[in-house]
Amino acid sequence: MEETKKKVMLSGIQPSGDLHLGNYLGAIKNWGARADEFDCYYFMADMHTITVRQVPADLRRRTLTQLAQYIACGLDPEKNTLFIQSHVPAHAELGWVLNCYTMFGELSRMTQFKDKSAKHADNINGGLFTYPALMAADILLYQPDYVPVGNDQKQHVELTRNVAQRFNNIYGDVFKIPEPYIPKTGARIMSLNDPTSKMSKSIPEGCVFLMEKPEDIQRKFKRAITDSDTEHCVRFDPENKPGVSNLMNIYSAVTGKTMAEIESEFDGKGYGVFKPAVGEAVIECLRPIREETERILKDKAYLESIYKAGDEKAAYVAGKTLRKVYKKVGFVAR
Ligand code: ATP
Ligand code: LTN
Repeated sequence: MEETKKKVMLSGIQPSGDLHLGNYLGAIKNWGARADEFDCYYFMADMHTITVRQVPADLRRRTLTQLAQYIACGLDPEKNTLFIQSHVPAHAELGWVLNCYTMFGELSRMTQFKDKSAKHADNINGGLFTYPALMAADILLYQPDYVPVGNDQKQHVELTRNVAQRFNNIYGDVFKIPEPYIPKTGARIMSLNDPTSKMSKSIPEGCVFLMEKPEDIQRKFKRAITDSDTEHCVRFDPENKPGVSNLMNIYSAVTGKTMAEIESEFDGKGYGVFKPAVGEAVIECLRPIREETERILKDKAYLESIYKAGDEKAAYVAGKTLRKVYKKVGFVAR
């Protein structure tokens, strides 16, 4: 009983590629830290990934790898509910209902839809367009207070709030209105070879993956784009020095140092000292995550026991909300 009184946190990531430093600093790092204070639900958003064609065997492997990585990043399965989205049918069921309360115009304005439909012009399917209604269902089923995500997902959480509000205005207080929970440092990690676009698995040269070898990580940092200005000093100025500022943001997020501390640490030292130092700090931050992931992945039975327990708990909570919604909209009770 006591558990239901805690505030609730929920988030998910699509297992559409290997997890990277942006996913970790923008989202996952923020999740584990709050497990004692909040009732936490984190899932593999596998249903969302098929809005873009996937190789089935790869999707299966990445879904389990992602679960191992969640645990290796500090999400204790005893304290967090870790589950697979497609194992909880309530997501698809509420997703359909919410599709009918989400407007065409709203969906057309989603940046992620515009980006992905430009990238996959040969497969602009209905799922890609209505994806935010499924994401709203993912969230609202668990009545969370907070949804910890990187900055790029803020628009989807805002749409979720609007849909929930619209539904509540018609039927009474069915859904809690969630807040996005966005970290101060790390909310938007930019690509190492193009500081004007976000770090993303689709630009692998500018992206540091959690499972990457230390020497490859260091190579990427040494080649990171700094800036073309002439002062060559480590100073936080996102507008005029986006490359250096991005590296400072990363360094700050992995070491906990403030921008002022970083500026004085590298005062009088050039980028030739700064860049490898950031690389080294990232390598040390990721090393235990990589080693722990490799260890957990060897034990398939353990992973299965985790997601089965998580699926069951998630289905119980989600089922309660779904039943309420079905009743409100006028479906005959099963
Ligand atoms: P893609 O590489 O296709 O853009 P992605 O890596 O962004 O995908 P998502 O599943 O969309 O992966 O994101 C998972 C979580 O990581 C989300 O909460 C998102 O906000 C966060 N995130 C992703 N990229 C970054 C980034 N560069 N900086 C900060 N947070 C990020
Ligand atoms: N849309 C998110 C993944 C996602 C999600 C969610 C995040 C799907 N459902 C619910 C938070 C809550 C993405 O593409 N990063």
